[in-house]
Amino acid sequence: MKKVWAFDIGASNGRLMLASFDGEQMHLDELYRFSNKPVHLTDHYYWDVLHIFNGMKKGMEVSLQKGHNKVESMGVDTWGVDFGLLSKTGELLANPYCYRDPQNNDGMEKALKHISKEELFVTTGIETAPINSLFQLLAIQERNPELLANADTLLLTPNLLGYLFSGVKNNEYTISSTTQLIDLKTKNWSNEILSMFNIPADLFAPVVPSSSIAGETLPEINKELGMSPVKVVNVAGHDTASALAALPIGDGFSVFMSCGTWGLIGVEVDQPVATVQAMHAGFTNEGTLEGNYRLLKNSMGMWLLQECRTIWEREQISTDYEEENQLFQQTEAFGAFIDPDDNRFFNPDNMVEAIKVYCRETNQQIPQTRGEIIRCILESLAMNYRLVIEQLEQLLDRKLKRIHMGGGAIQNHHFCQLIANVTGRELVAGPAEASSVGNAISQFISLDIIDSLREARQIVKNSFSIPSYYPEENDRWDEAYQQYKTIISYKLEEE
Ligand code: LRH
Repeated sequence: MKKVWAFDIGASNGRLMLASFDGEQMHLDELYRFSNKPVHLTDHYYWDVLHIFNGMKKGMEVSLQKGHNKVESMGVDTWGVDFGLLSKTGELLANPYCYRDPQNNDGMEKALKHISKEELFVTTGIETAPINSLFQLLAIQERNPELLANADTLLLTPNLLGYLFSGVKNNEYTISSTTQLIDLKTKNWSNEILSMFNIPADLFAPVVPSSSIAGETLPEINKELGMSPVKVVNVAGHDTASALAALPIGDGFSVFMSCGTWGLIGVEVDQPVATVQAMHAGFTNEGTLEGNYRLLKNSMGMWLLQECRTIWEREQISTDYEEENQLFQQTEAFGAFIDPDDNRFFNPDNMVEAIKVYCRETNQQIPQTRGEIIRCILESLAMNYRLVIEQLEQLLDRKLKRIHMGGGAIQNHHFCQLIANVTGRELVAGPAEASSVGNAISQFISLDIIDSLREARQIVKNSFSIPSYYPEENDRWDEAYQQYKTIISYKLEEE
């Protein structure tokens, strides 16, 4: 039995999973979970890296206490685009900014004075969005130039966390691809873009392939935790890339979805699709574990509901999941729809209010109860996913018959059924914790325990429960979808 530690750190919590492989089947055990939320301080949003580091070490301690001490390796996957800056002596210079920091909008504005969205898209394959590392760097250049002047090395979040354990500085390919600083052709840092914005090229630790070995745990860590050295693997560091690796996709007619805080929808392609149509429809080309491309759209996911829960908690209203499911079932369908990707939902002070205002402005019935808000969010998300799948079909000129979905949202069975109904497609849900499974696959490949991604996906099929949801009541949902498109017609016209 071979065991690895898969750290999947998300924008609401971090988890340590123990993945075991006996040569035929893989098992996943959650060993430890800790909260991880952006910290709001004055005008900024930051990540508390030391809190994450401590959470990871605590997880390792729990593993060792439980007797899981013969572990081959560890790997870290996280959300995209964010990074930490190190000094010459290798110390973290500041808490990394979170992609929801409003200063990034200014960074994007500054960039677009020098380069067009088209040129950026053709060079990098990446959608122009304020969260991108490129725009974050430009915002720092403007507001906090001392930070950049003192910075010796930039590490993206999964590699920053890996570095704290191994002392090795590198940036894995899939996470680097989210920055909008990687040249689509060379798959390396784009000198053209870096020099255009006076960003020193030697700031960036080298890009290394997924499933390569960075090094091993530092003697100080081994001593502190009382463990033998463990290899540190550059797993597919972007959580979406890891999730995709775990989905048992068997043909070119499937679309993948990773739904947690975000809802990422796309297909795996050998060649990037960096056309003007793809750009106008808001698609992006990020990297896969095998070094190919994920043509996908970054859409909203459970963030909308997570933020409503924050408000309800503040008002001392229950946020019990079971109760939410009941409310969802008891509430009538098609009350009101929102465009989940509308900018106003990116980081509002009060998500419940923001939803109500949207409905008022679009002349719809305003959702009042918790059940109505939950229905409005989940139905709108599903409607938006259908729209994205149809756009993908147009871009690829291919019918996409099936959805493979991973991410926390698959635990919500009503939501899975809703997506199957709205999209009129089979939805294959799982494995649960897809990012952790993909993270472990990347480690087993690097250790030569599993030969290829194809083999790994077969192992996933044989190891985990992966139920299918089939569409029901098609006509009713089709009609509602037309209604949804009328409400968001102002946006469709823009695209
Ligand atoms: C989802 C995700 C997504 C984006 C965002 C910043 O967790 O990785 O793909 O990159 O976070």
